[in-house]
Amino acid sequence: MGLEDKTIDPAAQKILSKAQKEGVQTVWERKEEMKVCAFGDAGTCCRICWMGPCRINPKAPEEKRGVCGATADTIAARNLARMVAAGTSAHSDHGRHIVHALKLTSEGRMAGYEVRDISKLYRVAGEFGIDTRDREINEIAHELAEKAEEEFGKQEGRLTFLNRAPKKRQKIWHESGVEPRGIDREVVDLLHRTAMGVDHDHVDITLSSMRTSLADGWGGSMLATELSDILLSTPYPIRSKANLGVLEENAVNIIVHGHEPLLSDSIARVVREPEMIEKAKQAGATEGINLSGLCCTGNEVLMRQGYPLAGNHLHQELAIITGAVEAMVIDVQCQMPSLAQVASYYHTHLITTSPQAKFPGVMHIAFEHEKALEIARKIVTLAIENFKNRDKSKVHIPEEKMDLVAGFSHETINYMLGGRFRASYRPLNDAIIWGRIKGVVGIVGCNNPRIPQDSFHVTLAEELIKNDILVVSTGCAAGAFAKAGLLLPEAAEKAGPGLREVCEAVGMPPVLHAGACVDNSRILVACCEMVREGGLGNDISDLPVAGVAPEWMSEKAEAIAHYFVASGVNVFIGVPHPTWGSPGMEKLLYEDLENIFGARFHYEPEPYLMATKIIDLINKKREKLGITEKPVRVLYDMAMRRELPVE
Ligand code: BF8
Ligand code: SF4
Repeated sequence: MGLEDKTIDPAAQKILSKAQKEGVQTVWERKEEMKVCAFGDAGTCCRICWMGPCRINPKAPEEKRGVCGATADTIAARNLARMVAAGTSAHSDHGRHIVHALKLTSEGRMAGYEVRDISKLYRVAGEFGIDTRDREINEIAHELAEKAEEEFGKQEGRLTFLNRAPKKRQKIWHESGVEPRGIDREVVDLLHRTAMGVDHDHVDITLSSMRTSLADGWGGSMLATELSDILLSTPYPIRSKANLGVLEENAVNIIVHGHEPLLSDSIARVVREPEMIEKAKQAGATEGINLSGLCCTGNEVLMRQGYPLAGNHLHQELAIITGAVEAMVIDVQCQMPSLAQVASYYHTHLITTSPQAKFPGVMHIAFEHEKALEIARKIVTLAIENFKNRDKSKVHIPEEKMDLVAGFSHETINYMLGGRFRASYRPLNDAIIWGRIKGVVGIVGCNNPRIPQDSFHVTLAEELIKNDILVVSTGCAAGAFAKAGLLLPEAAEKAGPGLREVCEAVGMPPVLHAGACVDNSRILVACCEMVREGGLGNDISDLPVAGVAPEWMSEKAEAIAHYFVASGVNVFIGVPHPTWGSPGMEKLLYEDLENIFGARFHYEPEPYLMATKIIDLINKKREKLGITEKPVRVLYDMAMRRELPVE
C-alpha cells in the first residue's frame, strides 16, 4: 500500500513516512495485515449463543442455518441491530452526562460552570412544558435537567423532542410503531429481542433498530446538543485552523481527544490562565501553551471556543508521532487502543479521564464534576512538566495548516441566511425554490482505513458544491473538509454559480461545519425548520436533501444512518452495511424501507457515481415539488397583497 492509498492528506503522508523510519506501527499497517473474515463482513457470523458460533456461507445463504435454525436474514438483522443499540447507547450516555452536568451546575456543584445560553434554556424548557415565569435561571435549569433525565428512564409515552418533527413524520412514526418511548428502554428492548431465541423476523428486528436509532437522534443526541449549548454556549461562526501544522514547536502542545465536551471545556479555560502560561514559559516553552483537538472533542472546542483541530479520526496516532505532543487527554469513544503503544515511542503523556474508558498501563486522572477546574489544572501542569522530556531529534511538525470557519449551529444558519432582523429559513427555502441552491446534503461520519483517508469525503463534497448543492457536515467528515480548505468562504469559488452567489452574498463557506457527531441532531432540526418555513412540502421526505456517510466505521454511524432514514432522509454509504450475506436484509435496507419511511439506504463505493446518484435524487425531489422551472418573480402591489390568504 503506497502512501496515497492510505491518505490524501500531505501532512499525514509525511508523518506516515516518519513512522515507518522510526518503526512505529499505525492503523494502516494493521489493516493491511488483517485478513477480512468474509462471514463477519457479510453479517452471517453469529456468536449470540454458545451452541455456536455459527457461520453461513454468504454466497449460498439459503443452503444452511445456524445450529438453532437461524437464517442468514435473522443473523444479519440481529448483528446490525446490535450495532445500532451500541451506537445509540454511546451517543445517549454522552447526552446523559451533559444532563447530569446541567443539574449539578444548577445546584452550584460544578466549579466554573454556569448556564451560558439563557435564551436557549427558556426555549427548550418551554418544549418540556416548564413554567419559566418569574423563576431563577438555576431553578429552570434544574427542572429541565430533571425532565431530561426522565427521557432516559421513561417506560411509556414518547420522547418529547419528537414533537419537533413535522406532523406528517410523527404520523408515520406512530403508524409504523417506531416512536421511541424512553431512551434506555429502546436500547434494552433491542438487546433483548436480538438475544438467542427471541425475535427472528428480520423486518421486525430492523423496525426496532429504527425505533432505537430515533431514540438517539431525537433523544440522546438531541439532548446532548441542546443541553451542551445551554451549558457551554451555542456555537456561532468562528475562525480557526486545522491539521497537524497547528502543533507548535515552541509551545507545550496539549491535545484533547474523544467526545464529551465537559473536561475539555475546563482545560480550554485553564490553558488561558496567565499563571499557567508563565509556568510553561519557565519550562522553556517560549510560546506558552497550545491546545488543539482531535475527533469530536476537537470539534466541540473548535465550535465553541475556536481552538484548532489537529485532525480527524485517522490523525490520532499521527499527532503523537510528530514527537511534539506533551499530553493527549482522552475521554470516551473512537480512541484507538494503539495510542498507548504509539505514545510509548515518544515522551507524550496519554491521560485517560473517564471512569468508563481506561487503557491498561495508562495514566488515569478521573474527571470529577465538582473539581473540574482543579483536575484541568493538574493535567495542564503535567503537560508543562513533560515539555523538558521532548526529544528534539524526534520532532517533526508538518507545515500544513488550513484556515477555516466553523460554528454553524442551526440557529446560525437561520441567522446567516436570514439576517439579524428577519432570522428565518425563508431565504434558504427561497434559494432552493429559485434553484440557486439545488438541495442540501449532510456529509458526516468517520475515517476508515478501507478508504484512503478523506478521499471520498473531499471528492464527493467538491462534486456536490460544483452542482449547487449546499453541504452541511459534522464529525470527522467536517475534519476532512477543514483540512481541505472547504470550510472557507473562499471555497465558494469551487461552487456552481447559484451556490456561489448565495455564499458570496452572506460570506459563508459552501460546506458548513455543524459540529460533533451528536450534533447531527442540528441537521434534523434544520430539516424541520425547512419544512416549517413552507414551500418545500409537508415532510422531511419531501425535501431535496440527502445524508451521506462516505467513510463510516463506527457503530454510532450506523445509529445515525438509521435515524436519518427513519426521519425521511435518504442515506448514502460508501462502505456497505455488514449485511451482504442476507438477501432479505439487502432488499429491506436498499429497497423496501422506502415504502415505510419515504427514504432508504443507498450503497455506492465510487464517489463520482455517488454524486451523480445524489444529484438525480435531488432533481427527482425538486420535480415532485414542482420547482424544476425557475419561478417567475412577481412583484406584488397593494391590491395583490390584500388578496393573499392569511392563515
Ligand atoms: O463521533 S465521525 S470516527 S470521532 S464516530 Fe468517531 Fe466517526 Fe469520527 Fe466522533 Ni463520529
Ligand atoms: Fe448459532 Fe443460533 Fe446460537 Fe447464533 S443463536 S450462535 S445461529 S445457535
